[in-house]
Amino acid sequence: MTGLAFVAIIVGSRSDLEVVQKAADLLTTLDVANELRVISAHRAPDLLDAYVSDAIQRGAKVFICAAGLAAHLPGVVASKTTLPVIGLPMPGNLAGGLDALLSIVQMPKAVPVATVGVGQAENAALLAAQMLGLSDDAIARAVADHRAAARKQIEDDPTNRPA
Ligand code: RP5
Repeated sequence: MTGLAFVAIIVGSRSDLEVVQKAADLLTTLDVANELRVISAHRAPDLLDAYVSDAIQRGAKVFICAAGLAAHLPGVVASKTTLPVIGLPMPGNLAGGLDALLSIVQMPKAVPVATVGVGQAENAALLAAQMLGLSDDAIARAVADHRAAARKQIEDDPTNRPA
């Protein structure tokens, strides 16, 4: 039974939560339903499989998957669904997270992962909201308002005014 459309956020470890919580918080601010789970693709592959199937059944429309090191979680989830998967590389580790970025972005043909910058949790949330906004006007408006606020913040900065 499919319910309310929501964004399923999965992280590989509790150590990812501090960064990824920002994605969940922004989605909630935009009034986008979301849920967050900690399920490692390497340490709990069967549980990950069961969660992805269950989330899709309940109405997940986009996945945000965050991982560091050999960051296979987004690719593994993408292998199980044709719903869009957004990969969020975790900072730290080798070269500030370059290991995770390359692990996530370098997917083989036929199984893409839409990858955002290292630690860019808010962009992952916005991209997910933009996807849901394709079929939900309220979410599309919330994204547009967020973008307008970012523009206004720069335009209203007195140090940016022409002399
Ligand atoms: C990945 O390995 C996680 O996504 C995390 O970023 C990294 C380290 O995990 P822990 O060893 O801190 O649990 O699976």
